[in-house]
Amino acid sequence: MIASSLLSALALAGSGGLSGATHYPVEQLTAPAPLAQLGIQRTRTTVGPFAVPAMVANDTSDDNGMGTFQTFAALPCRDCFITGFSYGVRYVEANGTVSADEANINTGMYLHHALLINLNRTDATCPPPLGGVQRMFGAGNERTYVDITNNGTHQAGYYLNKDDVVVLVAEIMNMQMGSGARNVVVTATWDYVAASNKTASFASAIPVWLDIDGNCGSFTNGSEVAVPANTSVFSYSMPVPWSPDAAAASVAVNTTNTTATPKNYKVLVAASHLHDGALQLDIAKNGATICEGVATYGQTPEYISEVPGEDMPGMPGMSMGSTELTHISSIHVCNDAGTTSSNDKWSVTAHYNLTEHQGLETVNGQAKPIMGIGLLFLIEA
Ligand SMILES: *[C@@H]1O[C@H](CO)[C@@H](O)[C@H](O)[C@H]1NC(C)=O
Ligand SMILES: *[C@@H]1O[C@H](CO)[C@@H](O)[C@H](O)[C@H]1NC(C)=O
Ligand SMILES: *[C@@H]1O[C@H](CO)[C@@H](O)[C@H](O)[C@H]1NC(C)=O
Ligand SMILES: *[C@@H]1O[C@H](CO)[C@@H](O)[C@H](O)[C@H]1NC(C)=O
Ligand SMILES: *[C@@H]1O[C@H](CO)[C@@H](O)[C@H](O)[C@H]1NC(C)=O
Ligand SMILES: *[C@@H]1O[C@H](CO)[C@@H](O)[C@H](O)[C@H]1NC(C)=O
Ligand SMILES: *[C@@H]1O[C@H](CO)[C@@H](O)[C@H](O)[C@H]1NC(C)=O
Ligand SMILES: *[C@@H]1O[C@H](CO)[C@@H](O)[C@H](O)[C@H]1NC(C)=O
Ligand SMILES: *[C@@H]1O[C@H](CO)[C@@H](O)[C@H](O)[C@H]1NC(C)=O
Ligand SMILES: *[C@@H]1O[C@H](CO)[C@@H](O)[C@H](O)[C@H]1NC(C)=O
Ligand SMILES: [Cu+2]
Repeated sequence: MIASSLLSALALAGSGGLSGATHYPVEQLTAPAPLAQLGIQRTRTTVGPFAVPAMVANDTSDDNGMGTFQTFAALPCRDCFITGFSYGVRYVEANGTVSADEANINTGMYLHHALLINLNRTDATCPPPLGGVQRMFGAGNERTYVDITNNGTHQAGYYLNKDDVVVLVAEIMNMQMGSGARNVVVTATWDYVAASNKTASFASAIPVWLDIDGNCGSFTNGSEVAVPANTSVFSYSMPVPWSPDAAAASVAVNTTNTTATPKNYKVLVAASHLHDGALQLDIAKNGATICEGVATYGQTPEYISEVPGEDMPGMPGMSMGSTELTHISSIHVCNDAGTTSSNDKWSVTAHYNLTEHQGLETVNGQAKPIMGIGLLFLIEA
């Protein structure tokens, strides 16, 4: 909800007043061989520090412990194709150094989501004025890695212009109660190739945001949907399906061109974002599921938190012992998800079972709102 007002402010007023967080030195990493053969490099950028407030015992709101941060994104390159994205979160130690390990739910830090917004493009699914800026990439605590090239088998990426202004909006939640704010940084790992350095021509990929909260849900309601009362098993679909005929317009940097002709596209990637409690996101074309974004829980210790036990009856302070709670640690990404053209209708349906997997709750045990987002990258076929 906080993020939605930031997004609509960006859409309507631009980046004026945006503060620039520190951009730490860029780290050069090694791209896997199939990517390096295409001239693709891998770097990690780091921005922050961001002070994430502690949870407060008497705050029953959804946003208890939440810090929302917006800043100019640290970009890996200009006039280049970004072919892979992922996010991380790390702690800033008391001496100012950035932790070597990820900050994750086992130590009380939860990446609600991080979004990249390109102020110089138009969104494929949400029309202007709100969609006068483009949702370029997003992920949550699952920290999905999206590789538009599918391990070097496609020469395609998100084209970043010399002058594009890209904003990072991050919502990070501190799950620790009353311990004071904790400083973190947001890292991004990028695969990219300079337009001048590529060994062959790269196609420009269009991000397409499909959301159970509707085409403009990110801007109007933070993509959040309330859990239905007294129901632990439920599914939500996008209210109105989306057709790619509008997407042709978003290829151009100047998207006032509404006469663009319908085109055919390849769906290079279909990624998903869900909240704890979810089973999967179905991404469907004309009613047929094209990609099942199945959520997997607790694959590594970073994704398992300890929940303190209840007090023993009649013995306040004597706990029954803590239990382990697993959280979404990955969501299946579909590469090469077929083709699409102007008359197709795309939709997403999020399936939740809060009995099978506990969702996020407020301090008084109310279910927090959930999300169901599909992110496609298309190229013209
Ligand atoms: C071009 O690629 C090579 C290796 O792949 C790299 O060392 C060099 O810095 C790149 N140049 C630019 C302008 O990105
Ligand atoms: C929680 O309690 C503190 C201290 O009494 C008070 O200042 C604060 O406003 C309360 N916060 C909420 C969200 O009720
Ligand atoms: C900073 O603090 C961390 C955590 O205590 C420690 O691991 C690291 O070595 C320290 N770095 C420096 C440069 O002092
Ligand atoms: C990109 O958007 C920013 C902010 O709205 C604007 O100042 C800048 O002129 C734009 N650049 C181009 C090339 O349109
Ligand atoms: C990418 O391709 C290389 C070489 O074909 C292979 O060794 C590697 O396992 C592949 N990686 C993934 C993630 O599929
Ligand atoms: C926005 O999300 C909240 C849950 O956070 C929900 O209660 C509300 O109905 C939603 N509003 C709209 C307009 O979708
Ligand atoms: C949900 O359950 C509570 C308690 O059992 C009840 O008071 C409430 O009316 C129910 N709400 C709905 C929408 O059924
Ligand atoms: C975008 O196109 C419109 C209409 O053709 C034109 O007036 C405007 O100057 C263009 N803007 C940019 C930034 O190219
Ligand atoms: C608008 O798009 C169409 C089809 O892509 C193209 O033929 C036309 O030249 C574009 N018009 C402008 C003003 O860019
Ligand atoms: C929800 O999960 C519970 C626990 O795993 C299971 O018993 C139940 O059958 C599931 N409900 C549905 C409708 O799948
Ligand atoms: Cu989310």
